[in-house]
Amino acid sequence: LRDRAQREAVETGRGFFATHEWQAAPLTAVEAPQGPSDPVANPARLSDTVGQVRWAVPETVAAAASAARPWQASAAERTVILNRAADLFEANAGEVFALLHREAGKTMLDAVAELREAVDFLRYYAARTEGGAALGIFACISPWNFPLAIFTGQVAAALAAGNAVLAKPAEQTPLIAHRAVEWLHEAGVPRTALQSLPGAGEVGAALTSNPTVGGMAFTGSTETAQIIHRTMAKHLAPGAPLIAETGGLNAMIVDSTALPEQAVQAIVESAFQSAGQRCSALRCLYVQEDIAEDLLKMLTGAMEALLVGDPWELSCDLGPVIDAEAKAGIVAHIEQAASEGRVIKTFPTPDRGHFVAPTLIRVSGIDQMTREIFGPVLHVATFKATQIDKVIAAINATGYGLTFGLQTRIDDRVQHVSEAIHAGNIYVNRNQIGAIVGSQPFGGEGLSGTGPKAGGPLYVDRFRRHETLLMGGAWGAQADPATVQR
Ligand code: UN1
Repeated sequence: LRDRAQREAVETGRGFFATHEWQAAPLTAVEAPQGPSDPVANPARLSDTVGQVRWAVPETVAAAASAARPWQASAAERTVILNRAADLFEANAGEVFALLHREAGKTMLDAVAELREAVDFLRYYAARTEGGAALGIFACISPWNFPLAIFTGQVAAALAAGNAVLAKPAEQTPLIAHRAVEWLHEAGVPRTALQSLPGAGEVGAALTSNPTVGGMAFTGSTETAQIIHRTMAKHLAPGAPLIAETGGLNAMIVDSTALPEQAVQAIVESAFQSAGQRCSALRCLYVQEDIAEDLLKMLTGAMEALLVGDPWELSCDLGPVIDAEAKAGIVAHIEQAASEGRVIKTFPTPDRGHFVAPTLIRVSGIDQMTREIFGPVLHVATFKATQIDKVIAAINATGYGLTFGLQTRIDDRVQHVSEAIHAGNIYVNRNQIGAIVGSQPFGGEGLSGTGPKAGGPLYVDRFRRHETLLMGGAWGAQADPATVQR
């Protein structure tokens, strides 16, 4: 049945592919000033205009903030409305897939997983509307790499807690966020409780420095999170939470006991699915010296089989990277490595669109990597059996701690390595992407984020106040002193 629903959704999506143009604009509770408008591009087909976006500007933020009112519905009503939104997202699957392909360059595999995740976030947080009080206005700033799932996850958590939300989607992907907000409004979230502000950095800055904002959810780079943190400290109440999910320099260790086929599949998925544009993606592979030659032979063979191209084709494995700037940065990194003779393998790429071929680069260790390269580029280092603790120390020394992968058949090693590594999500004998709402909450440590994990039991609680109500005195039936945590 699910397959049939999916097939039908793909067919509906095809209707949106060829010609449909979407419109996005600030969705505010009052008439607010607006900025200029721009076309939204398709990263795989540069001649395709996916739609138009009218931008918010700092004045839009000010008007939206004054119009914002915490969501007055009861916890039970919020549950019903968020679940209704989940139904609407599912009912519009075809349009979601089309938008994810055309605006974000997502393959069908990624698009299906992303819709699933957005719906899961809505339903998971819908079940957690009880307890605590709204903080007031919550600002949500989300990235282009999960333009539906992360956008919806932040917004749904803030709404579940009863806040008013001001949401800024990434500049590259305003159209799908706009539709998501329309579905949330249609489900019954009032406009005063959810306003969306498509815009650039100045809109983010206006949100971060607006003293009426009571808390902030952010997913994006570590550097931007640090700027947000500093700005919040200057303008917002000291207790206003920052829930940040940021970058990573994610490693995998493959020792000589690993099952080669399993390791290669996990490596290919972790490094190259979503064209490597996940904060969870594998960036640095450590292979034990004894098996390195054979494993790399298998790995390059598997990479050769990956189909890079227009994600609209169902057979496509790797879509484009998000835009020209992203491509230029990744290509410069590959060229630098090539000039140093460190490119192990790369492939030709389609010349239309912002495509980058999957590439392997040799490094001496993760300490040679100074920053996260957000694309289909995997760095490879080798280690000797006796050096495993050194490798762990080098990985921890990066200061990041998002995902980590281990391929081994030694039980004691699983125990030892997983205890020693600092990372929010540790994956053993499988790929290291694709966290699942509820059963595998996702989030990092150190430079990778503040926690609590998205899709986990503690997440919504961070979006609310927890008051202690103390009652004393001798007054009728209330004579018993009571302490209530809420
Ligand atoms: C991100 O890429 O910003 O587990 C985070 C995963 C995803 C990662 C999302 N939840 O692969």
